[in-house]
Amino acid sequence: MASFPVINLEQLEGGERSTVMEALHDACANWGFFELLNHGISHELLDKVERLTKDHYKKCMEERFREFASKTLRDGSMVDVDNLDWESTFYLRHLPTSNMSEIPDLSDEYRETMKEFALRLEELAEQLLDLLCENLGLEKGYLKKAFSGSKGPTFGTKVSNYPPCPKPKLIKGLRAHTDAGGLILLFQDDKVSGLQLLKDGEWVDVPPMHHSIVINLGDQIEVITNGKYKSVMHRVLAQPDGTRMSIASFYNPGSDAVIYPAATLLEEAEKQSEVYPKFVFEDYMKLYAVQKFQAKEPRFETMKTMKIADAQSIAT
Ligand SMILES: O=C(O)CCC(=O)C(=O)O
Ligand SMILES: [Fe+2]
Repeated sequence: MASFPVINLEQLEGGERSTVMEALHDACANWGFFELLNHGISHELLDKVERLTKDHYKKCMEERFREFASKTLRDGSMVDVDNLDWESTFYLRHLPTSNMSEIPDLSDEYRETMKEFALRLEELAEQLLDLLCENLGLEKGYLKKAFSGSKGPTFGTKVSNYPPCPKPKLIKGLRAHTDAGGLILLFQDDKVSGLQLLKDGEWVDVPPMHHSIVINLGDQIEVITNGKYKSVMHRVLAQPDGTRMSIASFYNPGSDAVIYPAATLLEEAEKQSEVYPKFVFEDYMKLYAVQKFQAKEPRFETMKTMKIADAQSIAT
């Protein structure tokens, strides 16, 4: 099997641009995942985000997780492993409006650092969306516009730690799923591994790499590209030793954005009976909220049966 795609974004600037663009296209078409090096976010900022996130976990989250863990494991045989993820998380929203000031327990330094990090990631997401457009023959800005809705895209960060797990064979760090949204940018621990993606029926490790950003594609990219690029199932294994840090940022459509395959990416034969649906993103998310850990195809089928007008009346 070909090895996990690693893309050095710095090479976009030189004579190797077309090779990098091809590697990017191959990663999007065949993996739904790739790892970026020299992505333009400074190592200094990444190191600071990592240090502050790990400090915050120790100070504000670890004890709460310990209580959850001992309660969950008190009666080992009764653990409902199908409904359990061995993770400690909190969410930050950046766009369309920030909720950062409402999140308790964040030091001023951590808040400011995460604000700066989110801005850099937002720029990187938009740069990548335009590279995808270029590879797909879509006009520059097409994907950003498709995500915009009336208030622009939604952008948020899930800050997670996966603590050591005494039953790693039984319990997952995070159960298998595809991501619902657009582009996901992940800053993961460079020592403790665990993230895997499903490729050709086999689970493949996403290797920890110092100062890299892992990118994966969500269900909305699959719909808009008419399946040229696909979202891919992934999961996090729980580990017996070590706490894994993972900071996943989700660049998603705005809640009222109408999502549908780009006309230029439809095959002639499909113009009559499209494979992918047209829907309001918020309605997709309502379905995803209850079906996250199930296959995406039935979600696409359900969205086909929902008329936009119906969908919008639910959405308002
Ligand atoms: O923690 C990770 O590496 C992945 C997290 C993830 O897949 C998610 O939150 O959707
Ligand atoms: Fe995910």
